[in-house]
Amino acid sequence: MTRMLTIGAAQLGPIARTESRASAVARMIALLEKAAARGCRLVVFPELALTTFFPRWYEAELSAVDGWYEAEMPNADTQPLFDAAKRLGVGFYLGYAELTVEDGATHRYNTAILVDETGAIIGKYRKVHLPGHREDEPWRAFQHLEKRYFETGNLGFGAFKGFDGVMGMALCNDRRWPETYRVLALQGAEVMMLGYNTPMHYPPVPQHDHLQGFHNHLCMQAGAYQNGMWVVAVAKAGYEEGCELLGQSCIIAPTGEIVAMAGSQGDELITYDCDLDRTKEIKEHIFNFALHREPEAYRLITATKGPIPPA
Ligand code: CDV
Repeated sequence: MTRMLTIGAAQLGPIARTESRASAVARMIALLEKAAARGCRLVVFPELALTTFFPRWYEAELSAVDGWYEAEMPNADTQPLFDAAKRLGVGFYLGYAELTVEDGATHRYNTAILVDETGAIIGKYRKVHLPGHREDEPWRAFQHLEKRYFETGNLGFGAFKGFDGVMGMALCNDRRWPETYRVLALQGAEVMMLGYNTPMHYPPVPQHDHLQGFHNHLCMQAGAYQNGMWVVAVAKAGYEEGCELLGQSCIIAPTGEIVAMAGSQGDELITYDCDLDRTKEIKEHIFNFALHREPEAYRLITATKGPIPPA
């Protein structure tokens, strides 16, 4: 048995501060068209794919950054991407900054949506693990103000039926946390899609800068294998507004093997024929959750946020 889903990982090169959303969308449509020609039914784009990575600049007033967010999805700038999806019969995952008013209050999230082959939104995820800091830290070469500009996602790690499988979404820093994969896998996710913006320089621990590529693949290969899922991870890469961003977008099989990887720091499409039935090689054997998991022994995972050392 095979259940083949050809997936494209559509890496983007840098997006300048002055680049319009219309321009970013045009770049994504070009990749979507290339993906359709290669037989893809699903394409994954990066985190915050419509604009430059704006959390690298401090603003005292939150209203000063509101221009980077989308208050509606689709909107006039992104509608052409939805139209292209429908025309080509290719769905997509898209990361963007979401501004929403709920119960009379304004909320800001780092969000990803899943759009099916008809151009309909079938899933939404708001980033749970927000890295960085809340206040201005001028000692850094650049800021990473996700904790200032976004609230913790309030939708949990959702899995969505689509593309004849079960699809999971996560965003950037989520990939470093094993809980992300496990909570998705416990809902039957067969694919985890993830967009990222990962600076090569990590100001608090610069001695790890040379390990960015290694840590990127290390956590995702482990997550794929330990949860028997495909992982499709897509960078915004290259030198963006003075900050070097990691590339190495990749598609990882449920065995943990990298089966496709981007070779550039620019706009690039990589594809792979992902057989969703290959998830069974892991899920029905070495990591057969129903047979081998011992949730009673894992209670601390949800009972505490920080460690509790022995008395
Ligand atoms: N956008 C991110 O979440 N970036 C983080 C960096 C700041 C460590 C990441 O995990 O790649």
